[in-house]
Amino acid sequence: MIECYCAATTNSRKVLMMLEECGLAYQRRLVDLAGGEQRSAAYLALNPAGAVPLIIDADGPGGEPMTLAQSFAICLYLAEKSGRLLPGETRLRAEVLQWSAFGASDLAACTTGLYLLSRPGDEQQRGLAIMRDRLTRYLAVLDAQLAGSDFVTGDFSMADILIYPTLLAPFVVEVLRSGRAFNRIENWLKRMAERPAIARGM
Ligand SMILES: N[C@@H](CCC(=O)N[C@@H](CS)C(=O)NCC(=O)O)C(=O)O
Repeated sequence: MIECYCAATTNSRKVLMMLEECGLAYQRRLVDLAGGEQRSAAYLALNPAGAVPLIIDADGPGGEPMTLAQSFAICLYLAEKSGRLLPGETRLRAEVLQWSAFGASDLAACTTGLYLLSRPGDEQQRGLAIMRDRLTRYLAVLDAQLAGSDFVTGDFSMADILIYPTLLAPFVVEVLRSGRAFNRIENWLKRMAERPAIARGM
């Protein structure tokens, strides 16, 4: 059985729709976002980013439980688990992943920004503060993830490549260096910059 921690949000719906389409057995665990449940110690222990969706698959790889956040990663996991909605053929699979990434990154970032900036009373400065706070929170999550390992998921992977260039933008560096120290991220940035292939890709 899969437990799906969710709320009435677009990213939660992606996972719920995926669970339904894949015919996987699951239970909804509604998270009270308005009441701040996502910031409770119990929830942060599951997802340090303090966000939904999240799944706990009691029957994960090797029969061990698997806890997973990020709607894109969850959908990919569910597709692979069920053998549905992600073709095996390389060309088709790459095309499906291309459009999945478009939805998860380009579109979602754009609509999240629009939502945050269009709430009543928000003007530009408040909008900027909201986005900087959010970025600081994400950086704290990444910094904690890098504890005890050289790269994001232990060994160097595409996850490092998907994060690294974003953190080099001057307005991101400004946030990175403006408040608390993100030492692990700073060290990881140096390790990434030292990789010849990464340097060649700049
Ligand atoms: N990139 C993440 C985004 C997760 C996210 O930001 N979830 C929002 C709802 S759509 C949330 O839980 N917000 C609560 C908060 O930030 O306090 C994903 O795709 O799962």
